[in-house]
Amino acid sequence: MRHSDTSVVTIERYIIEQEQHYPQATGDLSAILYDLALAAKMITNRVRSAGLADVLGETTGINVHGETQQKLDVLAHNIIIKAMDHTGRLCAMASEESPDLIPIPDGFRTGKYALLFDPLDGSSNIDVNVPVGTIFSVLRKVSAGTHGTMADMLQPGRRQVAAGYVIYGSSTMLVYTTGQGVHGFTLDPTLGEFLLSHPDIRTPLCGRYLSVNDSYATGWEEPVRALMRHYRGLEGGHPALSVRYVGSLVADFHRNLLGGGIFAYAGNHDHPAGKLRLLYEVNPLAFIVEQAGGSATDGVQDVLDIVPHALHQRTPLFIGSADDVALARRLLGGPLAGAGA
Ligand code: AHM
Ligand code: MG
Repeated sequence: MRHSDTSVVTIERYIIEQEQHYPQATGDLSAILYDLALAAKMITNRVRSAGLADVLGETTGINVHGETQQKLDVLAHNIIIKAMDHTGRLCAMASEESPDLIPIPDGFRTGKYALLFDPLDGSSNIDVNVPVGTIFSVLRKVSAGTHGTMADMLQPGRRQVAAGYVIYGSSTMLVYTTGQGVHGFTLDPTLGEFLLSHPDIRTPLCGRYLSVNDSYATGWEEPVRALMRHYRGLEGGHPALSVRYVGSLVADFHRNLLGGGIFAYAGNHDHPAGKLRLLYEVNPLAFIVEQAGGSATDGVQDVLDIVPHALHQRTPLFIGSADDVALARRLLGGPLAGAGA
């Protein structure tokens, strides 16, 4: 369904309209997305009062209600689990905050999807009031039996049925894809509703921005250093990109998605697979960027084609505008080892 520039469309309405493109849909995936939007609103409230929580008693670890305070990332983790575990739509979950699979508790129905998430990425930035984000990935259950297993989680990113992120910035935005383009919604705090603000996001073919933590340069392989020289316009005739690095993946990714750019987190001698986690940080963003016309590689292959072997597996990442990622493929193909552990 088309909307005019001035139509007011809630995320709920939009998700329902999208579902109508699939006559066979049961509504479960739509409901998962809507439940995640609810969790995002709850996390927004906690993130927005993070500074106040400090004032009101973080030193004692006890808040004004006499409850022991939890770290915000643990809080966000618990909020998502509580919003999702009883719905009958998931077979299991996995989170950056949990070493193992998170089963659906006994007594609740299980469903045909698996949810993987990073509840509050970049949470070390909260103390200095820098944007943080939630990232999520939805896969179809492939194992037999009612409960989810590791086989449901360890699927290549190419098999994701939905992915998205929430950025808790100057406003809260939720951006998602189900494989039919990328849609962005901004939380109207007065209504408590996510409203469609960025329909059908397309990322520019060539980037304006380079997002990379240069302090690791001495540990990079020479091809990565050469790639960075290209991006900076020092070699190969590539126009010089502007360097922007928040150090909060969702914030860096979101800016580059809208404005065009490349985010790079390479492996180095000590950590060949870099820092970022394949299943709940890299794959969801790769699905989104591809749907927006961009691309993502680990230097050897498209990250969406990596066959995962561990829940918390890391991978090098070069993600963003298609032409800039193509340059990474060209300069890195071969010498860099592929995704590691
Ligand atoms: P986290 O999952 O522990 O929050 O770490 C992930 C964050 C990303 O948001 C960000 O892109 C990256 O770490 C920054 O790492 P570095 O400080 O090494 O540049
Ligand atoms: Mg993270």
